[in-house]
Amino acid sequence: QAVGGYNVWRSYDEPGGIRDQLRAAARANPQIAKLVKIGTTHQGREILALKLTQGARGKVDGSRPAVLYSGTQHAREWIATEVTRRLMKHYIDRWRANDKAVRNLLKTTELWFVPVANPDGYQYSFDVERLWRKNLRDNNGDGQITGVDGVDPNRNFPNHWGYDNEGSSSIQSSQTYRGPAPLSEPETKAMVGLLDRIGFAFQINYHSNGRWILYAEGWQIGTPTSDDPIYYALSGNLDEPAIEDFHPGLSSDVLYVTNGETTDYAHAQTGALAWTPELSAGCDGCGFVFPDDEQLVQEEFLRNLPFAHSVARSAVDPDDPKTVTGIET
Ligand code: 0X9
Ligand code: ZN
Repeated sequence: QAVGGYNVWRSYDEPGGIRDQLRAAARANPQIAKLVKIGTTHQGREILALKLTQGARGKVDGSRPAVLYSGTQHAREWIATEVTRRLMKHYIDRWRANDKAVRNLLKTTELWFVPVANPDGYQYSFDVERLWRKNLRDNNGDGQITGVDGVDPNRNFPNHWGYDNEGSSSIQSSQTYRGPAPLSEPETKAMVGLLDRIGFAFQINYHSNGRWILYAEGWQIGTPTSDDPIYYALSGNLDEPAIEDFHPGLSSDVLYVTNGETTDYAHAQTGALAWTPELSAGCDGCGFVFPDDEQLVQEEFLRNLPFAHSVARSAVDPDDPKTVTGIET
């Protein structure tokens, strides 16, 4: 019996849950998969990354052009974990089925997956509060988690942390509380450690919801970077977005300003081209509660596969974006 009795959704801790699935995927695929613990949360959970590349265990991490797919910095955005996990499974299954294109891709490229960037919050959203967003820092130190607790992991990165006090909050109970200091949180340290160590060509940091393809940087409006043309080439435009029915654009301009966010750090500090896709809600008015419906979840994954795959194919030569979004066979 799954926690919460869900059909699709699996928590982090339960038997057969996301942590077990990551371990099992690595164990069953020693030729291409390596599991890396990148950090430990406030409550002691492992933050896990899985690397896929040919000869994964013998090869130094980061020795090939690399792409990072991450999900669920925000606890309640379960569809982000499912899309990341299914993407990981897709490449493993295709490799096992001897798919030539995927075999070749994994000979030249490292694909990294962090399906749950905020395991404490994710687990809490199954066990206690479905709409929990932040991590589980005990802000007031009373030994309990209540509404005043938690830091927004996507506001705690050192890049422009707290800048102008616009787009994050210094108030502990706020949903966008930026934490007591830049990099104060284990989840942020884990991600920064990985980003710095590998030096990714690209990061796709899945969130929900709203059908956006947001790209860096997001700390101030009207400030496209010199990478804007390649972002544009890979993200598509309103008529032909790289993800069907999504709206591409500079994150600060088309959505809102934030500071201390992951993709700004990845771009400004490590040179990665970094996106925040805001996945679909799953139905009108579903918001953060994507329906527990296998068909809808699989559709959302398939909608996102072409963009994820074109980014993977472009990693060997990021200046030559594979703007054709169809899947190579
Ligand atoms: O606010 C966020 O962290 C993301 N949206 S969410 O609803 N999933 O919380 C969007 C961040 C994208 N970056 C900017 N708009 N600058
Ligand atoms: Zn989010």
